Amino acid sequence: MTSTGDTHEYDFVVVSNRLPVDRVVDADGTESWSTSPGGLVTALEPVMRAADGAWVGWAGQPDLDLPPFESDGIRIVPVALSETDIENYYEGFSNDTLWPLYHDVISSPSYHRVWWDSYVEVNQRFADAAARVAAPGAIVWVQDYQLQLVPRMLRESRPDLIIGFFNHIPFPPYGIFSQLPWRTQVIEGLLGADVIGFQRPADASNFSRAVRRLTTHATKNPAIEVARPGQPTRRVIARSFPISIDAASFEALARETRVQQRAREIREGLGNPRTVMLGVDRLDYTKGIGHRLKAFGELLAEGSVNVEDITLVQVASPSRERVEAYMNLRDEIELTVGRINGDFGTMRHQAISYHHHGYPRDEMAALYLAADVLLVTALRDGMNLVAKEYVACRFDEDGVLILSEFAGASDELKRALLVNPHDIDGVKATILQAIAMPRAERRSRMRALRKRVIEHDVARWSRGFLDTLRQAAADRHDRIAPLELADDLEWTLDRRKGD
Ligand code: GDG
Repeated sequence: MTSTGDTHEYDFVVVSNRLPVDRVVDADGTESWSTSPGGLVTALEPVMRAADGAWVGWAGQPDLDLPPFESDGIRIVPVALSETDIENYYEGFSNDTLWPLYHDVISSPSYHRVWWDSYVEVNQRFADAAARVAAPGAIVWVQDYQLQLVPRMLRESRPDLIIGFFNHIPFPPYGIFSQLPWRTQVIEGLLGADVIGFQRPADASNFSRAVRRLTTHATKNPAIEVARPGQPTRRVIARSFPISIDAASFEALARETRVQQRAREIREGLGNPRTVMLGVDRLDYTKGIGHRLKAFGELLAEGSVNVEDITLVQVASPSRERVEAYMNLRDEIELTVGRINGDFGTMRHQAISYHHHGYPRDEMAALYLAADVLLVTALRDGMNLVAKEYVACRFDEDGVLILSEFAGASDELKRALLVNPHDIDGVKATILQAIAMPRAERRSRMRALRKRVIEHDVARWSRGFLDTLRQAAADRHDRIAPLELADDLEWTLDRRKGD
């Protein structure tokens, strides 16, 4: 890592709430940075290296005011957040207003004007940081719902930039979105971008509808003509670009002998039940963890399954632990797990093996390999990468994916067993179907799922988005050129008239 604080300008700038690096402080106080191996980093790293790129974001801790530095070949530009910014902009407006609102109000959104004020202020800080490091005409790619005002802020200070925005979470139907007291500002904020990407076609059409209801801009899918007083009309493209994972790296991990060995150990540790079911989620109310526990608990109670034969492993990684809805959810889930284990567990077999912590990636791969059935019962989910990771790891073409139709992944993973998580009887019947599925059907379904995930990986996703963005920028110039020509012609004709 080097830290120079220079003012170099970058041709490709990614802006996201969280930086792709974590600050590590050793016992002796020495500080270093480790790159988190998330899908976004993997997808954008080659683009970053090829294009002289920088990443603007928050380092995850309060009041860290750091100069730009380099980590693993990526230029890192930290944005500082105070404890109050974290409370109001991040935990408040992002995670307690926008998150529940954009996930179909599964939990009630809170609307507070001080949170909104902080959201505006912090978005401006991110926009300013990006504007400072972006080279003339650079591509700036803004990520996710925490930064929806950044595109317009950037457009105003740096009209030369090519601006993209990708929303990782759903965009809600207008009937829900219209609750937001600052709905028009958010729409206009997003419309500062040249391309706005969503996970599903339905999200893109919800957005276009909100544009029609709240503004006078003309929409003709996927284009929106943004007309602002005193400015030339701009064309914005709003469409879906379903995100994916680095499938090859998950498969490579799963193929390692030590990971396969670990998968066998996990099954042994569970008492070698006939069926291992798995759930992996951030502990979030959108993930439908309670619904899947209810279905499983009822199957045990009715005797449709026996605790000797089946175990549910639930990884619930800690998330947003200072937001009240998340504290309540944790209590609720852990009470239910305790009840089910108390009612049905034996000295040798637990019904649910519950883990409230995060695991390293190789342990996740081993869990995916150990699981006969993966349960994804999200009530609303932008995509759900866990479903795709499971499929990528199953090079043995085995395993059954039960997937909620309310997760974006269900648009693509059609040969999963699709469920409506609100229909508890339906979930129960699908679990029984998964347990009893013959090997030939498991193989044929998993093959089809794998084809999709391997062909449509995260590199293809970022290429698709960036190609559209470059095309939109090229079209912008083509559109401006004839306009300028027309102006010139008019001026020439006027002069002739005057002559
Ligand atoms: C948002 C949207 C959209 C989880 N626990 C551990 C762990 N994870 C990893 C998973 C997966 C990721 O976290 C979770 O991704 P999801 O897509 O399932 O869900 P969100 O966190 O809600 O992500 C979502 C996504 O953005 C991308 O656009 O799909 O809809 O809500 O990669 O593997 N990883 C490790 N240990 C854990 O304990 N190593």
